[in-house]
Amino acid sequence: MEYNFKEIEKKWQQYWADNKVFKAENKSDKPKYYVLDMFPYPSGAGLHVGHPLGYIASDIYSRYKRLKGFNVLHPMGYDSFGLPAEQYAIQTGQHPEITTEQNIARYRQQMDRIGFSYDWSREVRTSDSAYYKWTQWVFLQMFDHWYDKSIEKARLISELVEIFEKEGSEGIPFGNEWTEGYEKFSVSDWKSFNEKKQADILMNFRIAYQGETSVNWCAELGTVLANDEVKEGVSVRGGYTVIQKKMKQWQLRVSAYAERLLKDMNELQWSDSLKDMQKNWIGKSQGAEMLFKVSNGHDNYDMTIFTTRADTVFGVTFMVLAPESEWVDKLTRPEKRKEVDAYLKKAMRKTERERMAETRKITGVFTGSYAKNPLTKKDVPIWISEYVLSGYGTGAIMAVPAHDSRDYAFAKTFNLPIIPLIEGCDISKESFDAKSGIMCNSGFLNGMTVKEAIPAAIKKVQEIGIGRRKINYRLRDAVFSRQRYWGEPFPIYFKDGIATPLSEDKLPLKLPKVDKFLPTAAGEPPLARAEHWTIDGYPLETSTMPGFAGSSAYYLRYMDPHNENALVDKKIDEYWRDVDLYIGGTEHATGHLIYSRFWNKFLFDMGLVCEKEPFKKLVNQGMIQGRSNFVYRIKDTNKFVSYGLKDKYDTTEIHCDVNIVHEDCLDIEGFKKWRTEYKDAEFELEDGVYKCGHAVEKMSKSMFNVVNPDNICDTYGADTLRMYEMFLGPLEQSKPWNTNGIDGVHRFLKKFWRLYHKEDVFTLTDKKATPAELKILHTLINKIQTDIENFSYNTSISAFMIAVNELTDLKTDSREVLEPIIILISSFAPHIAEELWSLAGYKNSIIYAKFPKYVKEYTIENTVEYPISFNGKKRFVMTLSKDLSKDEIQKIVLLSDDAAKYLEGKAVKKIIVVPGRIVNIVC
Ligand code: ANZ
Repeated sequence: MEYNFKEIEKKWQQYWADNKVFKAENKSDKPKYYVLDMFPYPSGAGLHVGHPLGYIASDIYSRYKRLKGFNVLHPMGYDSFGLPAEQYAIQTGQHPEITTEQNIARYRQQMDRIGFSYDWSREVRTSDSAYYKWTQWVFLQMFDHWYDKSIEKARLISELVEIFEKEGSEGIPFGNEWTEGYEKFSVSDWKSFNEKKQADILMNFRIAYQGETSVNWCAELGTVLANDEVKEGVSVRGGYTVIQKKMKQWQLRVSAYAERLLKDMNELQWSDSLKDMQKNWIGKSQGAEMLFKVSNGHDNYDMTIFTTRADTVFGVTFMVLAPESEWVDKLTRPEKRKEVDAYLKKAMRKTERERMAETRKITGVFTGSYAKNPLTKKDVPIWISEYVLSGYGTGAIMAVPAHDSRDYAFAKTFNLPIIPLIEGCDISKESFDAKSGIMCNSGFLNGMTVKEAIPAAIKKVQEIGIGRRKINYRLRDAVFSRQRYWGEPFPIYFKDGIATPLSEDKLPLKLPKVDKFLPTAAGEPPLARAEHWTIDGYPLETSTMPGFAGSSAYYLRYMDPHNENALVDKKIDEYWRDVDLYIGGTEHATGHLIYSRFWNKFLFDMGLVCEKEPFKKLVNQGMIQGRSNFVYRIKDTNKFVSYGLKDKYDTTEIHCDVNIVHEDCLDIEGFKKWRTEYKDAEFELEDGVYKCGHAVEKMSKSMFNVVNPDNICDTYGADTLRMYEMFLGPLEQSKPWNTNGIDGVHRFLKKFWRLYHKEDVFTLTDKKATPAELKILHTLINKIQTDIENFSYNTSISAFMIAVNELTDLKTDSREVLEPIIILISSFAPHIAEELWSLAGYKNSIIYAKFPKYVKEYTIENTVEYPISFNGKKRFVMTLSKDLSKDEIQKIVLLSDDAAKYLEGKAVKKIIVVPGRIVNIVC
């Protein structure tokens, strides 16, 4: 019987679906194991072979864990709110729901063909109102809580109201920094405030709050954009101008959790590089805040700056404000106003990330005002420059050009003085940024090392009351509203201008129908077009939630996806607890993976989830790059010359569809059909074929190097696709998709199939396994087990290949040897495994089998190959047990047929046995 993968794969996919074999139970005597993939956004283009890489890896692990006796939860769903469906809706008028539905159907079909072991009964879709009910519900909880820094925990807003009623603002627990600078009020003040005023105060504390923030605003698109939707001052989609604008937006107080997000990372089994990315993003920085007296000639103020180098205060030669800083207005002198305004206009066009990246171009403008150095009492000029960011520290800095490279570049550009503060440092070409050396030019700090000077300087400024120690985090609160249609509506309405939560029984608040998916003429978001977008006559919020809203707690919903009364039932959460293994791309390091951890911590504070971290172990799969192919057209002709001959002519290199190239040889007929302009093309061949050039590039439609997994499944089958993707190289590395090796993997599966067949008949015998067979089997068991545990799947595939070759050579047909190997391969190539398993006589799916037990003894050599010599001449070899005595060896050798042959009836004069080495017979 041939290896008919088409029939086999269809049959088993149907069997798995019909029998719901991958359905996970929320209760079991087995230990639990939760394997999660980052769910996809169902785009119109469908899956390409790069997408399933991580899914295959997690599927192998899930199947392996089932064989190891775990109750495995392995769910899948769709992150189905998002921009592309909405853009398509704007262009075509088709409701994004329809597009989304179609795309999901396509994704599902593609995934089913690859044989994933998902429990589809748990599927979630973020755009489904039964799902987003819970996204809205969590938002309401965040709205109803504040973060108490003194106990590092979220608490109910009603408890804060109680504090205000008893102690006024004095009662705010120490350490709640973001409320600093807010007005102080007594108990009687609080009581005298009207409802609006009280609501405004409470808004400053809520974990989900509405507040002013600087955003990327695109007027043409009528929306705020995320940083990655903006490039060089214009929107990625449409190329419209984007400016930095202060706007009132819903935000999540992620910053409150900065320290916990940092600290709890230690316990996670994540790669160091990913942890570093999060650490840098959170950006903890220990330093000091310091007051500088500033004046614009009329008014005098105290301006606070943040520095990590309080020791350098004697070297401050100017101050710099962020363009958005509130000080800009106060400190710009009338004669400088025009110049400053022109500068601001330019600077505001850039996103923060772009401003930070532009290290070479130095821009700035002088305000005309001065600050007094609190220690030297010298006046220094106050400038404005985009290298100072508004959202970090206080948005104002003291500049020390001798010891900070950005300040140095600025001072050189604008000719400002540079005072060295470290003995012997060379600042002729660049600043001396290292925190080492002996201080000079620094008053009371002179003679100290930098390490001593930093705390000494902070102590001093604290003593004289102009500063204090301060920890800063770079992590910002997340802007949570978008002026878009295709997202979760906020369960908030405005009662006389006061943001009021919808009561829980009104959830889900469903997306309303609108006539168009565009902003209104007045510039309001699309939801403002909906009729009756009100509650009790009060207007509902018109922005929607961003992409990361629905993906922040989806891992919890999978545990209990149909629960109508809770996000997740407490008992069920206590069973599944957290994700044991999460596989996905590093691009989510500072987005989704921060937000999810934050949501989880918030829900943990509320006592709704039992683990403080959601994803115990995380593996980042590498990217699959495209491998492009090229053809070479001789200039001004329709003639194409093969790669090896192209240098003879003046040619143009043209991308050609990789799907009509096989092992770098062009399918000429396919090429002619590919594009009408090539239908009459001529070809100059080499060795009878047209060879294409190749290069590794991003996998993208425009490079014609996108490979659809469906095509691979058609030609080779899903088992080949799965094994081949894993064979490409280490999981965590990026690597090009190169179909050249796929035939080899397919041939291996055919050979594997043949190992179980004799003259086309499935054959397993009850023969006892030989030591050699057992050695091959147990070496393989050990290898596969350790490889899977280490996600080293590519080496597993090589091990299978070696074992199958060896067993084929041995003509093995023993059930004892071959049956366990079906189980071993079933995680990788589940279809062929199921088929062989059923041919072997099993009625149940192979997922109920047990992973074979590794017995080390079988892999240890316990025989010796003895060369047997006669009168010093080697005649034959005998395999004998290592443990035999000299006498026993002598006896066995002399009694053997081979020995009789070489003795030819002669008498043995002497026999020399060197145990473990040789036998020599003298005759
Ligand atoms: C004086 C100084 C002297 C500084 C020196 C550094 C070296 P990290 O470690 O990233 O926290 N800074 C403060 N606020 C800023 C802002 N909003 N935008 C840009 N830069 C800002 O860096 C803190 C240092 O970055 C601070 O210490 C400040 O410059 C600058 F030899 O103050 B420093």
